[in-house]
Amino acid sequence: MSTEKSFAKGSAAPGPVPKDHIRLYSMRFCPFAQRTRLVLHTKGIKFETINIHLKEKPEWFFQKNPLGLVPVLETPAGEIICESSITSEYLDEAYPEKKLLPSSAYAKAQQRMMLEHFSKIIPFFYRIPSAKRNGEDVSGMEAELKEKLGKLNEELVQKKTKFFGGDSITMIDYMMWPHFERTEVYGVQNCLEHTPELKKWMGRMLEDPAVKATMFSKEAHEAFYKSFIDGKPDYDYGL
Ligand SMILES: N[C@@H](CCC(=O)N[C@@H](CS)C(=O)NCC(=O)O)C(=O)O
Repeated sequence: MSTEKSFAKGSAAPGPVPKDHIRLYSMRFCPFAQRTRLVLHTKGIKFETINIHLKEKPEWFFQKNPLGLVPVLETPAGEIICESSITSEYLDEAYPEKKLLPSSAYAKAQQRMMLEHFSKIIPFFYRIPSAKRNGEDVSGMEAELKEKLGKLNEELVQKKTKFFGGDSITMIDYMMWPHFERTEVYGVQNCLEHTPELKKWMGRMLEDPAVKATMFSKEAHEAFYKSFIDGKPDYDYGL
């Protein structure tokens, strides 16, 4: 696809997926779709992107995912895979070069447990700014987030490794990164003040080519986030 502009209600459905490619239905600023994009980039998989206007979704998109969520993958055989962690694991298995998940059953289970724990942190990134906008007291939520991030920091301290799965980047790092890329935009960076190892991890992640290829500048994130909060998300911001 030659355009990154989002497909909205009324747009024609894209044709079949090209033979040697995989297709990603995405939204440029979605942190969950970024997980899949990170895996696609780091593994050097040939893919095309169809961005979806999530406020006015094309009718045909519900045939791909009845829940109407991105990311979604579609193969040339018409196979559909939804949910960011499932799409990422699928890619790791279907394209076994440069494996991101460890091979041992226990190490794999550890990564899945970490991801499960991390999924309990994600809601704080949305609830805190939303409560702030409503003029509510967020000190309790911030204290909880600090405690949870402190545990992640402790995990790195205990492991003495550069990344969460060892001294090189593995799947769990890519699953967590997109929300950390946005901590400033969410206005929760104060919750990272007591997490020096986590901050060093963030610094290392910023050096990764796949992170560099998929990330947006703080300005772009802020502009999109503002449009999102104003109820008119600018999915094509910067195009
Ligand atoms: N659990 C899903 C969450 C994906 C998700 O929330 N995507 C958002 C965009 S960031 C979405 O598609 N929203 C559309 C909607 O809620 O209608 C995953 O991990 O893939």
